[in-house]
Amino acid sequence: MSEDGFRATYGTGPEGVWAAPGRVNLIGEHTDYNDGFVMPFALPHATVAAVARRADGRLRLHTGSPDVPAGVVELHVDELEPGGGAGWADYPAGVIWALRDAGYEITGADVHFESTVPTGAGLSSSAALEVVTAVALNDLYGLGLERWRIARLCQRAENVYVGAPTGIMDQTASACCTEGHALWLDTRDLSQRQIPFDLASQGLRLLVVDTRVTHAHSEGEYGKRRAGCEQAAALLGVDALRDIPYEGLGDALARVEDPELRPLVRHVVTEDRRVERVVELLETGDARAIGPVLTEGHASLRDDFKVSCPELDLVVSAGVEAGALGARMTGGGFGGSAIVLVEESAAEKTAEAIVGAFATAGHREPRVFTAVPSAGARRLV
Ligand code: GAF
Repeated sequence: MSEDGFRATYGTGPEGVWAAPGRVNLIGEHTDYNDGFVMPFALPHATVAAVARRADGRLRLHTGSPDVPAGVVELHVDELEPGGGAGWADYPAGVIWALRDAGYEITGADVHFESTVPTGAGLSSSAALEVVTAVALNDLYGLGLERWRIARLCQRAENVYVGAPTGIMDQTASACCTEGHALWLDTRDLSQRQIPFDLASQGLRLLVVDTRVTHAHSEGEYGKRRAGCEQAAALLGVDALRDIPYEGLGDALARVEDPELRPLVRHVVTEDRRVERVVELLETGDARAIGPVLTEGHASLRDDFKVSCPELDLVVSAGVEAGALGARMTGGGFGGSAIVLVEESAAEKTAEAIVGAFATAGHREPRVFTAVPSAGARRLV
């Protein structure tokens, strides 16, 4: 229990306990930094924070995670500077920096974290860590911040303090998702709709397959894709690739001569269209029909955007061969996880086929679990 962990670390009890989940993205990949559309949902896996305010400016951060060195990270709120250097603690420290930089008075905190979100699996463990810190401080310091604003501040923490040029999807998913729904989000103005997403009642299941190939966005490739998209948008005379309508794709491609940039444009424009199609299908109650759209999205990420890897491709091919309705990588790529849409009755057989294909290929055994659309960030105690 995180309250016990807080007590064991700091010797007193916390003022409250908050949770923020990891996410899976159903469709809409690498569209968020192009002002486009995304459709994530929250996982039951969450980061929990037991928190108490301090008045002396000290910031003490501790995690029960076995993946990081033990010990309390001690910082001072006046000394937080972009660039961090405190490893995992940069994410919560960055949130406090972003809040203070935006003019909110935070006078210190003691925090103990515990998490069930797998790290490095492309399931937004970083966003969960940021958002749980922000919602806790928002409540304790009475800041009155709306959820979309919390997401923006957390994104700023990640972009500026941590130095990873990510979009707004993961923080918004963690802050705004609701149980039983996928979140349709327009990343330009953060307008959103909760789309009912209850696969179980339709005899379906969505498997998450964590390839256990660790991805690392800040290490260059993600930033290169983002820069390429921005360059293409500038060439085409639009603010962002979202402004190229699907019907105008042919014309746009004819105007982009650079063979590196052309496929980036094609991916983003077709992916925005796939988000629209998935929303339409879910709203007409035809969840089975989203399968091929997911698989098409994977091909686009693999061939045009070039952010897949052999293990992610194998999840998709082995899953589809075993009879899955559709499959795709989810998240930033270069490792991490894939999702596989299956008939409930075929779930076990499909998971076994994927694990078997990994063994045959000599890859590390993947972790497979069922994704249940769950609640966004909330106060627990
Ligand atoms: C990562 C980023 F953090 C998101 O902002 C998004 O760009 C995603 O990759 C790709 O869709 O999760």
